[in-house]
Amino acid sequence: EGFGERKAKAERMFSLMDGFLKNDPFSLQKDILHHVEYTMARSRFSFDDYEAYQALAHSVRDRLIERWHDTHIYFKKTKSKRLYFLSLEFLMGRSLSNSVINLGIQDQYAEALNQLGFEFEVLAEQEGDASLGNGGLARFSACQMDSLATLDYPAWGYGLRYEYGLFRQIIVDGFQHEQPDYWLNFGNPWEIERIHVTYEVKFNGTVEEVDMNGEKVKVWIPGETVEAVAYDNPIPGYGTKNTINLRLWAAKPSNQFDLEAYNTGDYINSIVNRQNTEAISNVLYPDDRSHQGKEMRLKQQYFFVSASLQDIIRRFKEAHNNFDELPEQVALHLNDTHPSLSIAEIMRILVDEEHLGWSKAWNIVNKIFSFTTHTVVAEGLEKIPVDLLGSLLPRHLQILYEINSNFMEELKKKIGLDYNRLSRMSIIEEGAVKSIRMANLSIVCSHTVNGVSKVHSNTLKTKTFKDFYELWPEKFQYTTNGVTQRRWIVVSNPSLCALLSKWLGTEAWIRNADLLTGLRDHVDNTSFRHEWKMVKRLNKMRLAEYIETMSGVKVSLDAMFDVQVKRIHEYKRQLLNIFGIIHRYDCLKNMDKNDRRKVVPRVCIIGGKAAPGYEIAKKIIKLCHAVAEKVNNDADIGDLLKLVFIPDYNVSVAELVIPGADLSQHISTAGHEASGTGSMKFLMNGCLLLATADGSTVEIIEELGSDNLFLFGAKVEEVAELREKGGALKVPLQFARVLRMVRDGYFGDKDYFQSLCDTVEVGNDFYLLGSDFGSYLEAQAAADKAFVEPDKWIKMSILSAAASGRFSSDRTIREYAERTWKIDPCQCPF
Ligand code: B1N
Repeated sequence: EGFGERKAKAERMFSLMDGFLKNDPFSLQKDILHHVEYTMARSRFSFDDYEAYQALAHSVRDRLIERWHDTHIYFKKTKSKRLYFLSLEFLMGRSLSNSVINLGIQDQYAEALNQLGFEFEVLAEQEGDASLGNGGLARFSACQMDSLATLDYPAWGYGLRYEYGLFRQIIVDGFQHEQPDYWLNFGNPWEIERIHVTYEVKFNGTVEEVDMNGEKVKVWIPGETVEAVAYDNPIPGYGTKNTINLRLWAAKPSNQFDLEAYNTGDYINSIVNRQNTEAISNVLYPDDRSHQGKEMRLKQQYFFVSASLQDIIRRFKEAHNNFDELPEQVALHLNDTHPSLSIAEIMRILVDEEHLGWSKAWNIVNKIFSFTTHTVVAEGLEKIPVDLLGSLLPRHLQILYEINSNFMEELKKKIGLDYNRLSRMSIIEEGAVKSIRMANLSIVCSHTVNGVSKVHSNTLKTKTFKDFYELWPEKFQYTTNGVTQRRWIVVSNPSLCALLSKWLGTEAWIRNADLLTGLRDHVDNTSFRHEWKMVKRLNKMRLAEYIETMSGVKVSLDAMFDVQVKRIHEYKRQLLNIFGIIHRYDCLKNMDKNDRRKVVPRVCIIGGKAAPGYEIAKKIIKLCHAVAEKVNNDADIGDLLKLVFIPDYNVSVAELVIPGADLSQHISTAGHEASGTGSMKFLMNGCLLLATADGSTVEIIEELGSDNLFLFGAKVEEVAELREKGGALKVPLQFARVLRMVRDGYFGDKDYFQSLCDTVEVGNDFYLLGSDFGSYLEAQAAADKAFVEPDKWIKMSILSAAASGRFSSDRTIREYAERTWKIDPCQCPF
């Protein structure tokens, strides 16, 4: 078939399709009803909100697919360099509102649905979250995908399609219980199953040396084969036609049967065994930051890496007949060490399958990888026991040894026989359990090592990876994290979005967040401030309603809404927050009635999940409930203090909580939060921060000025010295008193809380709650003081949003694109 014939055929098909889908309300209605009838197979006369949501989602998906196709044809045609963003976690949340907004057809959809008797917002609430990740790292991946699409970068995301996402948190009697998140139960309209895009992924077996044309080569004879199937998730950019792809892999049993087993009559067991292979992509591991070398986790990582690289190499080979141009055409990004087996896998492909020879392959491989680490402390770095790796991936282990021995040789030439340093830098860790250090591997093989904030990067250079920094200072960069204003303002805070566009006189800030600084010009305008206040009030109302339905607690809109939502972790110090609340309660109880009237009423809101095996974190959740029970039911206290725990914190809950916050807490012990991205979302929504100078907060201060937030606590450089003081550390009396109350059973469950109290007892208080408590209370008092001057507070709120532009993931992505990945925008023109 010649080109002319193919073109004619395509044109005829296109005319049969009636061109592209139309976006006027009438056409949208027709499409929705079409999906009700033919996709959902429901009668036009009877379908419920969920079915309406599904039909609506399918009509949106059709529009995404059109753009997705055109974008990919265009990328292919322009032969531009591509970025492959490899991450084991993506927290996408809901897709409907985000897609419709990015497609620019929000109003048309709203009208179409109204005429059908539905409300867009109500149907949007029907959607469940895609929770294929744990927390900050995973949501940051999602924000980066949105920015990559919006800024027209030729990028692909690769990940795993876990059948069970992050567990659902339910609270029974104040205790966290975990329930499976079987999110695909009712189908997922956003994904496109590619049954023909499959690859075989192999495990186990042995390595044999064979003679090939007189040369000895290593051949891996695998034992087990699993099939990876692609599921594509279109990611639309905003204000552009570009729609990129997030390709997630699911495991399916391979078609290669164990013939022997079938023939010996063990038919049933053979089928059962086949089903076990599907387990690889079954479940997301909840992050407990203590990498224990679990076999299934390693299998997941390799499964993901192998399928993605086969796909990437296949696409490259379609357009090239050798690998010389790979570094000019392909950038591979390792999102933390989780996908770092890619390095061994691509060496294996190039050496064993493409027969490039080691040094040629290595010269290519060390030009294509970049690496972002999200970890601060060395103990948090991922390690894989050599025995485990050797049995699952015997050939990869050999390759890793070879990479390491070459590296060690090179290193000896540079630094001499400094054995301590050599052993610290080795990719292989000797010791009781011999292991592969995935971070060392990633640093050795990547051209760039990125930190996620300025302080984080300094810690990497001076502590965590000091030896490597001294060897290769030019590799070490930092690119401060960011969040997408499309999700965190446009989708989640429509009233603020309208207000911003009105006063900035343009919607251009949605693609260029730097324009938000323009808000500074209006901060003295009283009608602007009034409108700003009304928007906040509206969002507080939404949040108050949610709190009442979730927990039965009625809260006053005049109170300060003080929020801490994030994963529960000792270093994030939710316990410091709870101790502060106990102190506040204690003060209120001891005040006479007249003084109480001067107190600023507070609604303290805490939310977040504890890793299932993390006992101390679970006790923090229980303590929060125990304190809430006491405080909320105390008639003396009334509206002056309320404490609510918001269960099952996830992306869609965040969309509701963040816009309604007056104050938010980011209070990790300095030096422990690599970046933190929650603070950026709050900032965008005009929420004031109460924070330590940790992670990205340090840069927020640069942008905002230290008098526009409530800063407290030890600085990064003071922490080590404070820790050394141990038992001699000064702790305020109020802290000791609060601790005593908990220990004495003032909030019940006396025995249960003892071990929690031990973690912050003088001499044992690793995260320095005691020594920071005094300045924490001062910062809280300063917040109270500012809140009673509404004008001042609103100004601070406006200035917060005005300073948030730098923390857009658009800035992050542009920096990565220009400096690290060296990719250019490629906008689909038609
Ligand atoms: O990555 C975020 C940062 O903003 C946070 O400060 C940082 O804590 C977070 C193992 C992790 N670091 N490490 C993880 C996630 C899952 C897992 O299985 C570790 N998450 C972070 C974005 O840079």
